[in-house]
Amino acid sequence: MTKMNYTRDNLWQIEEVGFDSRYLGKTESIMALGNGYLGSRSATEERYPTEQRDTFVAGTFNKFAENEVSELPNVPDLWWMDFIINGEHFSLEKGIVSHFSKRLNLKNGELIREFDWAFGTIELHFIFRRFVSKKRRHYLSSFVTIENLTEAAVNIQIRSGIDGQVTNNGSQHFYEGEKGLVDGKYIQMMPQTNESQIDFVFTAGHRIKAENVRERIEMGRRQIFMNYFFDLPAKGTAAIEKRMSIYTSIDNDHSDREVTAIRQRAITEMEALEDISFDELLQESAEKWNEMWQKHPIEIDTENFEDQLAIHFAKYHLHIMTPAHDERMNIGAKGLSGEGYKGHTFWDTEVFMLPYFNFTHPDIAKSLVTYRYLGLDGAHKKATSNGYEGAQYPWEAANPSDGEVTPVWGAADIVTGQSTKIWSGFIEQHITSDVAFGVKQYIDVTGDKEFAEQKAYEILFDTAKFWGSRLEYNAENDYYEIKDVIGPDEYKEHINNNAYTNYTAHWNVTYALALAKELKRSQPELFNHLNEKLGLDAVLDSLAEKVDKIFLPQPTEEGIIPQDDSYLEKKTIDLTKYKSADSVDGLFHDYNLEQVNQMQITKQADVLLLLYLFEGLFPHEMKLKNFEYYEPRTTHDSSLSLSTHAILSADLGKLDESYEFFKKARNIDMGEYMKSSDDGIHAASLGGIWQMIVFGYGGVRMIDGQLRIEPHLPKAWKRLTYGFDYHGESIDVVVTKESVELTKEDNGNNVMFVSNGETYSLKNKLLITLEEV
Ligand code: IFM
Repeated sequence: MTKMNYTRDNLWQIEEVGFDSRYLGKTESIMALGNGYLGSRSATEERYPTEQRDTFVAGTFNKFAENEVSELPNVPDLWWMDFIINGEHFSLEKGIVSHFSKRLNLKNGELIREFDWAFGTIELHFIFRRFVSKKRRHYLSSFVTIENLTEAAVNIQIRSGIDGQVTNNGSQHFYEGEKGLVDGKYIQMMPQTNESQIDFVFTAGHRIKAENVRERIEMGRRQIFMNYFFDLPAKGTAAIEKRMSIYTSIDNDHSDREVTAIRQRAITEMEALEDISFDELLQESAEKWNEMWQKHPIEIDTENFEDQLAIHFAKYHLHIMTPAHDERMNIGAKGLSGEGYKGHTFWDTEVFMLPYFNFTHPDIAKSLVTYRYLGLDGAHKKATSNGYEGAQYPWEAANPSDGEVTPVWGAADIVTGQSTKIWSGFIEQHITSDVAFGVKQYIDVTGDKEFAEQKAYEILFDTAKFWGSRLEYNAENDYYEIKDVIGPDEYKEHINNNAYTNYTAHWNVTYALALAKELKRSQPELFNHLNEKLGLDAVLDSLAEKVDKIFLPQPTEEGIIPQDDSYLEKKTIDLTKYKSADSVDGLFHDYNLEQVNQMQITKQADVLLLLYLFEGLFPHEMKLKNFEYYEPRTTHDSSLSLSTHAILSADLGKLDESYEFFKKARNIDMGEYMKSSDDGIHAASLGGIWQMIVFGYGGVRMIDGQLRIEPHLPKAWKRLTYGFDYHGESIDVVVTKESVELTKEDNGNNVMFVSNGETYSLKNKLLITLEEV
């Protein structure tokens, strides 16, 4: 029996108690370690057939074969250790396991696994500790203690090394490369990715605390390891410490590109750390973590302690998954915690994760939006190959200039028995306005003028240019429409005039026109420069002719905004069974996508996301009606759905309902369901946890360049403390049911914001009384 165990006494710890090898995936993902440069699932040291051992280095994409898309390769495994005790292979699947605990300290990133293991006459207590350094991005460390609980000595053999036999579900991305022992101390392996030709250097060194240890090196195909043999006396304790590092030829913190030089660099680092203990290395990493935790901490005063734990969990993961060090890289939909979605970046970044960074770590946000600027080449390539102009962003992105990398074939179709075609890479086009929206939010929140002038405006014009060429004229109705798309609701393919797509495209074009007007007036030189680069004059004339004729689906007599041209005519079915299930693929055990396409079944917030992101466009009453119409038809099969519902329902004053969504949303990965996270954590939902708290209940929003703060706490919360950065000012907020108190240093610019129709100017301290909701 295994289960997740969370306690009110430790709001920084997630723990699994009891071992069951059927559910390894859960903690491998939710207890993943990392530092944004690398991320690693917390697979056990010893092996199990049901495990998924993955370690990824951000941005090291490789395309294994011509007919595959590029993906983040699962790099050789460093954590691996086998224990052979009195000739018996140690495994938790045999013998008696007691007091099993696997726990992650979210505060300092240390993973601990401990248990007693009894097998025949053997009785041992094991403690495994490990971390990925936040201070030294290349560095990983593991420390294992074995205590003999019996009166008889046991013979121990430990095999520990570097294993390059791991694959991405069968795709082996590496040429084997050289391997060997250096200075009699460190083992190294130097594989190279077969297509992108990135060189990797893996190094590992061991220290054993035991008497009379004999050692022997061994190599196998793509493997190098050390064997250590010793006797552990009665009641004695032994320990093995493994120090590891990963470097690549695309690292941006050193200029070495040749393997020999990188090898030497890795050895030099190992040697430099010789006199620093495991605990000291952990401590310096913890100090780096602490810097992050001190930035805008969130405190929730509530009996429901899991709410507080959830924001610690979300922030921990948001930081280990984000390659903040390198603007050529972005966040994968599963972070660096699993092979799901191949490490690719989606709109999840702009709509779900970027807001957290915009408001709390603008430097990281800048790197994420710069990635999209570097992606303009890939976006041009995609637009041109589809016969369009401007920048059409790829639905799934890997290296910024790669263009589209969405795979074409997916899961089995239960009716035809064939693979289902994944149309998103061809027709899920709202990503282009999502990127524009994200970039605009970044400049609005940070006030980063330099980025705006040098990069953001270009993206905003180039994406509008794409929409200008994408719009189709409908002569019968004298409007421009967008046909044959997939909206956020991916259960509807090849539909016309998806409301979210049309409205966001309209916003993109409208904003570009307004920007051009403003730049011509205030920064003519900059406008001329962009005009020369993008041929804006011609584009803007054509956009100006089209913009007012872009078809924006209007509410029906009942006030419902049609999700697309045909949605409201489709039949409805009872979704209770699917909405209440633990897993999200139930619908496809009964229907294929073709059939789901014919029903009013929505996978995730679509119209409702539009109402949330562009709230100023729609009156309260209309939002309410649409919420009540669409939510019952939504299965929330995408982890991107619940947070939007939580925020929108909070905006609508449905705080009890909102809090139910909140609880479900915070449990997507953390919850009891032990198969939830097998393919990796749900990155967007973690950004969603922050948004639900700060946007939903803290009431912060950036609307049309205007900061708004209208908090409303759920019943279960007495007080919420949070903070954010805005235009270089750091603001602390304390919300209770009665009031909101805002504080900032009295030495910068005043911060202007609106709250319930009033405009405020925050100089230093401000107390606003809230009406009871
Ligand atoms: O981007 C999402 C999409 O909206 C729903 N399917 C999963 C993708 C990656 O998270």
